[in-house]
Amino acid sequence: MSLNAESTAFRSALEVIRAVEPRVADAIGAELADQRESLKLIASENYASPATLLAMGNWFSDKYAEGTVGRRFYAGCQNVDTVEALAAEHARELFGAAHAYVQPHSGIDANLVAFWAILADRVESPALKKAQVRQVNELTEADWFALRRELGNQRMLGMSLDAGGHLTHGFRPNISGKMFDQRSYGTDPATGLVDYDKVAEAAREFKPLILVAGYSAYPRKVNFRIMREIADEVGATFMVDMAHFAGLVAGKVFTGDFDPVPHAHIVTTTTHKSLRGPRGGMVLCGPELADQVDRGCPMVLGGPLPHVMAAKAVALAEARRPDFADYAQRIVDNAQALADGLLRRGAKLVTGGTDNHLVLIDVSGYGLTGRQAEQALLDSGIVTNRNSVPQDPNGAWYTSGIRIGTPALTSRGLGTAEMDATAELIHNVLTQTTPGSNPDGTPSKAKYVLDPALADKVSGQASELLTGFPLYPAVDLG
Ligand code: DSN
Repeated sequence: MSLNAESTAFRSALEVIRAVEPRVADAIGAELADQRESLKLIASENYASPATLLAMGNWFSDKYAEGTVGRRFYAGCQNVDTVEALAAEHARELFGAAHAYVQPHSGIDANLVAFWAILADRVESPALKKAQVRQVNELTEADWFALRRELGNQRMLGMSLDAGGHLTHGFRPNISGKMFDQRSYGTDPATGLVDYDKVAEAAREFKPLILVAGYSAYPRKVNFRIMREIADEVGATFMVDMAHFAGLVAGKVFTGDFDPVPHAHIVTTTTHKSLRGPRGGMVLCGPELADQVDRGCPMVLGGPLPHVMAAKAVALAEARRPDFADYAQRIVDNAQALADGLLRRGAKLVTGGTDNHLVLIDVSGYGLTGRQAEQALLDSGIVTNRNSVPQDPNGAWYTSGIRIGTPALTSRGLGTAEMDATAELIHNVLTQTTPGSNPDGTPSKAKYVLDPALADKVSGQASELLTGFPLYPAVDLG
């Protein structure tokens, strides 16, 4: 492909948009400029390829396609079938899964599809059986009442939020916390690591229908073989949400006991984090759950997004190339270099390091809350997000942690030397930021004091660090 094909494509697209609503074209251009200039360390973000981005901007967006490949509720879905089947095939091959469902619009949706499939498969409910065989009209009011009671009172065991678990694993701010009777397992207070004996103890006592593994802020590998043994012992369905580390599974950095696909009954993911695809979700499973999973739309999801499925097919094809394995390994090498750089400078890290794509800094070591640290870093051109640490005294809003991840900067080409320089910038900002106070003089968990000249200087250093690693180098918007 010639270098200017990408520039031509994006320039032309913006010209067409500008003719209708110039402010949207300007915002799109500004977003690229902002992303080019910032040191993006948000662990869940990445940069999708131009081919992936372009696959989304077209007439597939106009098509309704409820149902699944070859079994649609709408006519004229032959081309949607092509891209959905391609995305599913790439996903099956990439992850070694028997079945892939590529319609979920997000990670939450993927998890809801999985929860539904597990409930439908596992809950002994005569009313549900009738509903499943489409004898819905034969259900009495009493049947519906029983169905709601039986489905709505099941147990889920997942990782606690402050240990790095995800909201959709049964926590109350999410619908899953209203659907399930949830209990969580934490991490060992001394090491910060998952204690599998404690997970087994909790599972034996609680007897969950679903045991969930997966995280959005745990900086270590999870042994999925052991987790499956625990699930089997208590008769639970084992579900893994690999949204954060799907790229590391795809790139064969997480193999054997650390690859969830051979061990879990069902695996969910997003496609836009370390996997570097379009924003969206996906479910992988064996043949036993495939039929229920395929009922995702219209059971759980609104109409599929064919343009995003097209982009998933492109991104998954990219992830099957040999260079993706190299990319995945570099993500982890970079995270470890970043962690080492921070530790050497005196930062306090949850678990003392990382073996995945993310690092969790306990910023109480700098006398700050996560909120203060996040803003001070942002002022300095470093984009991160605040996050709870285990047993966080500041709760989920202010927090005591900063989560940083390397998938995006690794996509840009930065390596371990630049990670050490990044650690220096972060440490420099955090050591020179102090907590601020409220107007009445009481200490504030949000306000902070940072010399604007230092913030500007660090922003300049961050931009300088990025100059050798242009983002979308072939895209010149003119
Ligand atoms: N919002 C994602 C993250 O940042 O981890 C998870 O849903």
